[in-house]
Amino acid sequence: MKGDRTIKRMLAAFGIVALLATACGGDDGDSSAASGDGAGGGGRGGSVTLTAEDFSFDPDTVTAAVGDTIELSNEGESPHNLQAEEADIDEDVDAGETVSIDLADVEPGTYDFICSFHPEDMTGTLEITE
Ligand SMILES: [Cu+2]
Repeated sequence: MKGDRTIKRMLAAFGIVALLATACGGDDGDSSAASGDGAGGGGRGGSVTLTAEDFSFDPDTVTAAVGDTIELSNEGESPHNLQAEEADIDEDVDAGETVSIDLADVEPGTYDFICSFHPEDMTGTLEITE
């Protein structure tokens, strides 16, 4: 009887190992879920105002959500720019102009940005929330 019980225990253990192996098999990191949410989602699309001056950003920390736009106004007399390489943003704005920067394709996260014309003086942080 004792030997019989050992065999049952071994069979049970083998079954668990087999289950684990099966569970791991199909877990291949399919990451297509994040792409392709197009227009018509609703509830998004706010705008945030950012001013470029000679020679600083106001405010220098900008918080916005994915799908929002940044309205970047240049109130200085020099051309400025907002460049956040990690977020794939690079937008020029001439003196007296305003440009809209679309955040629909930016991943949530925190990004440093600069004015590429005045990178020593004009820096800021962009916080993108979901
Ligand atoms: Cu500048």
